[in-house]
Amino acid sequence: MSLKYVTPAKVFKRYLPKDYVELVDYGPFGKTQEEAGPQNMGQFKELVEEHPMCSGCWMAYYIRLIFASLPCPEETVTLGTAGCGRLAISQAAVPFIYGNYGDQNAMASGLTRAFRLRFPDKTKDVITIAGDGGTMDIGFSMTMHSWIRGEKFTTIMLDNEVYGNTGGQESGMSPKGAVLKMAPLGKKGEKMPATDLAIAAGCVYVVRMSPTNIKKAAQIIRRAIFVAREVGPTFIHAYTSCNIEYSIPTEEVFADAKEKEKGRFAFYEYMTDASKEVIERVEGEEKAAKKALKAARAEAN
Ligand SMILES: Cc1ncc(C[n+]2csc(CCOP(=O)(O)OP(=O)(O)O)c2C)c(N)n1
Ligand code: SF4
Ligand SMILES: [Mg+2]
Repeated sequence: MSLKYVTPAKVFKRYLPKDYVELVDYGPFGKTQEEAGPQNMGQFKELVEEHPMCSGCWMAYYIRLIFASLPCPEETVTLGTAGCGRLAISQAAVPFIYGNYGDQNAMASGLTRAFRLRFPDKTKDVITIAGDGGTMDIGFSMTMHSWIRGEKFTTIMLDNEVYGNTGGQESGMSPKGAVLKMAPLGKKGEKMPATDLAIAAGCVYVVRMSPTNIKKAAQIIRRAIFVAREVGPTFIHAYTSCNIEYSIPTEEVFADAKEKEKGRFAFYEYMTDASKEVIERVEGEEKAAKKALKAARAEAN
């Protein structure tokens, strides 16, 4: 919740678990994206170090990406619910709140408001990260009402188009006709129009994507967080396939994600004028800071 909490007193360092000390020394806390961001994963200690999700799971990859893209991990809280994703989200070195099924956006509403009252001079980022079942089915009313109320936090939906964690039931986000282990006759209804619903409910920044491009996916995560700080609710609808329930061979997971990009997960970005202003300002400042750092380094050499 703050760099002070994360950093141990010097004398205690040698008694702490090595993993923790490494996270403090080589993790992304207090660092820029250039120092410890998605572009240089593998060269710093990631916030999500280990998790029990299936090997080759695209959702697990995207969760790593979310945590590597956070603008300020030491001032971030995530909230989630039952589903595959929470198995990794709850392992991250960022506070995580796990409530009753589907209530993540209701809890996040209260938390965001409490933070603003308790820490009026600080920026705290609140992010809900949940599956399609948790966000659009069982948690639907709480998702919608948080958006309609204009709550200032980010909602990320990990859409694998199925209830993955419970063995393959259809969800509102499964495409029409999808044949799943527990929907053997094929889904009868249409896939829910999540991004349209988000816009109708008042989200001020909405993206649908298949996160195949690391740089772009990271930029979208950061945009959604920056806009939520100042303007209103933001929503990312990301394709995060389930290679188990959709029988996607592990070596074809990326190709499948690329394929989906041409269809129902074609990139779509919506923003209000106020959101656009925030994005242009923040990205302009980041660009200027990067340029200044480069110039300072060149002068020092
Ligand atoms: C109140 C309640 N009902 C049902 C469940 C069982 N349950 C656990 S995960 C899950 C579905 C998860 O689907 P989704 O949100 O799409 O996440 P995924 O596992 O696909 O990532 C269900 C129904 C539960 N934990 N709590
Ligand atoms: S069941 Fe599917 S979504 Fe869940 S961890 Fe395995 S591959 Fe990922
Ligand atoms: Mg799901």
